[in-house]
Amino acid sequence: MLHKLRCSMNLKTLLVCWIIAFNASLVFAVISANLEDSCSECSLCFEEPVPREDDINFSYEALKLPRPTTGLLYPRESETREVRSLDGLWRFIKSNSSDSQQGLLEKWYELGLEQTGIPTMAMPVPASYNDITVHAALRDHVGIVWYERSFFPPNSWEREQRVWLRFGSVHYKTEVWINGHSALRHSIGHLPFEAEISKFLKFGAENRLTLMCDNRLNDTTVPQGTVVYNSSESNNEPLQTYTFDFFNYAGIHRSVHLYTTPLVYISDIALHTDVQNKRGRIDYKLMVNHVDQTPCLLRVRLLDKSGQLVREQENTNLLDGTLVVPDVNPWWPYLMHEQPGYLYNLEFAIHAKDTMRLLDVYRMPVGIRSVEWNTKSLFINGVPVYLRGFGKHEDSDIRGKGLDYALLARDFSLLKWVGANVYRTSHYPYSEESMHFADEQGIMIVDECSSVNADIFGLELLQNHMSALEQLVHRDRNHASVIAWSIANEPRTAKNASKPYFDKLTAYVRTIATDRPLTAATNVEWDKDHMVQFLDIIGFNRYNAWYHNEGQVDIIAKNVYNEANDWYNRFQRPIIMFEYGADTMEGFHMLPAFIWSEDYQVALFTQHFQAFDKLRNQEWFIGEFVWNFADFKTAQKYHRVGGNKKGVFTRNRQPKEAAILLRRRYHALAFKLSNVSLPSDLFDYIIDWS
Ligand code: GCB
Repeated sequence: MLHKLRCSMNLKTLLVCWIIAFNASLVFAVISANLEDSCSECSLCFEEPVPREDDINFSYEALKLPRPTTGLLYPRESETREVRSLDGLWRFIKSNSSDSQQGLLEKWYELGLEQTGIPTMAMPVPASYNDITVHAALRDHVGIVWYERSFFPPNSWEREQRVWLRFGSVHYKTEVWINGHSALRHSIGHLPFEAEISKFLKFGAENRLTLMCDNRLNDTTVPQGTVVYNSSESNNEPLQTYTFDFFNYAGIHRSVHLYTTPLVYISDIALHTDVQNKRGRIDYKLMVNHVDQTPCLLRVRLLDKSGQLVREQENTNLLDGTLVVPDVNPWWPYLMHEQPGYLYNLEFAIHAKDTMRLLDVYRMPVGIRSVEWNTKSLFINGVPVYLRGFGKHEDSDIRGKGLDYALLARDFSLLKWVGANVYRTSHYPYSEESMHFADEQGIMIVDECSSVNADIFGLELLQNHMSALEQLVHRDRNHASVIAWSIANEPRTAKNASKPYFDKLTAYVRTIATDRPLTAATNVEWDKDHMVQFLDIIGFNRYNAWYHNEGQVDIIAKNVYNEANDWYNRFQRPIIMFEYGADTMEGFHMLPAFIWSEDYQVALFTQHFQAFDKLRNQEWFIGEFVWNFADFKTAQKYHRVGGNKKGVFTRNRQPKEAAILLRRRYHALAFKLSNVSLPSDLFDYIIDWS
């Protein structure tokens, strides 16, 4: 974003320079600066791309594909499994940024944090640590922090059990020790990771869990960032810079669980569902960890919402199969059916074949639906869908990106109030708990990985990007709400180097994710982009009358209409507008509408609606996503007042005026497209027209 702003400022500077100075050398300098920082928001930038060192193609021959993720089923209790939460207050130390190795060198994981001589503080888990205190040093910390807590595994967990430690997510890089033994390492935020820790445990005694977390982003992390060391701007403290437009919150962001499984246990489940002519189908594939290849009998039961048995199946030694559900109650999106988000309960039980002893049971909710697409449309259960929703963020006061059930419940309540049927998990995977909510409420998800503004394309980045997608697909493949995978947001795909990069990336993702379309959000122009040719659905982000032509809302309808047509005409794929919007200070009004006012956000939205309606007449325009659902925090920038204010809701989840307008449109679309009745309070009483 800053990129765009800089660009438009440079263009203005350029014109001023022409007029005032006629100084050829100065003009040349400004042009060079523009090209160096080329962006999609102005055509001038792209007239003559200047080759850059990092833009030169290089070989991906040494590419190593990610090792497939295994396990990580969401922790659920059953007659064979126990789950215990480790959420709460943990001991915490921020390490010295200029000596981030200190804790490792002094082996704090063996010592215990209280013995380091450094005062610890109580840190809530889950939460980002940044905004918990009043100290800028913690908010802006670059480098390592340490967390620690004790826990007490009962004696009953010692025999015939495995004990697992599972983190919902820690941002960015983590190492975990149990009683001083290294137990787990993981990189990339917003994704779960786990390990069996039985061998490190003292049962019936106190155990110590230590975690080190490093928030530094560089050229090979997903997303990319740069750490500037010895920066005079920051008193020689390291400074993290990044181009993406949200705060680089860090810490233990999601819940931490201890859970048990039997020795022979169900380690993984993959589902694929389909609906054809009222018949539902669930294809399942199980992985069972057989220590001694114990022959198993698998019992599968499908129960409906009221607990009635719908289907039952027994498999001997076979761990995959199909359940056919005649007269299925399919999973439908919100406002497409009177019973959206219908979930069955699927139960897998394995028994020892000789004794029939129950070995393990795992139950999970499942929505049965089909997702199909062609070069024009996206279909759920054979019906074309029109997506109306938002780009969101996981973001709130104090907690940052920490999981918060109250916030989650409020967000889903607002999504339904406003009549949205979809959101994009911009710009990283959201919590597993939010995915369960979406399944239950019938809110569709465009599931995005954590690649934002990828700029310096290289082998290591590609490997990490593949891994980010592999882990995401593995985590979310069983959710009915997930209708597409978004592989990136606004990568710099005008660069030549992006072509082989996205060619390789999409080819790989297609080997692990076959039953949903691939998409991404681009802000590059249709004739400069090297990525979308590899996608099934094209999404573009464009800030007409905001980052360019500020104040000129009357250019919007034409520009949006033309751009969508340009994309379609060139690629013949379904088209979505993934981002449009305007920063808006709540309570600030100005007539005639002026930028940053609530009136301007309303004016900008209605202009977009006109373009969308014209585009909807062409089958291939399949969705409109406002940027953003709610205001959110960003890095400190002079154009960000406490953060990005493009929310339709405030950061505190209260509506701005545009929310009322959007609600009318989204419900009216549901009425028009799915014949759903309008909420009674959609229009306020003004007069008796009769
Ligand atoms: C974009 C980005 C999003 C920003 C938004 C903005 O194009 O995808 O992350 O927040 O623009 O408001 O600048």
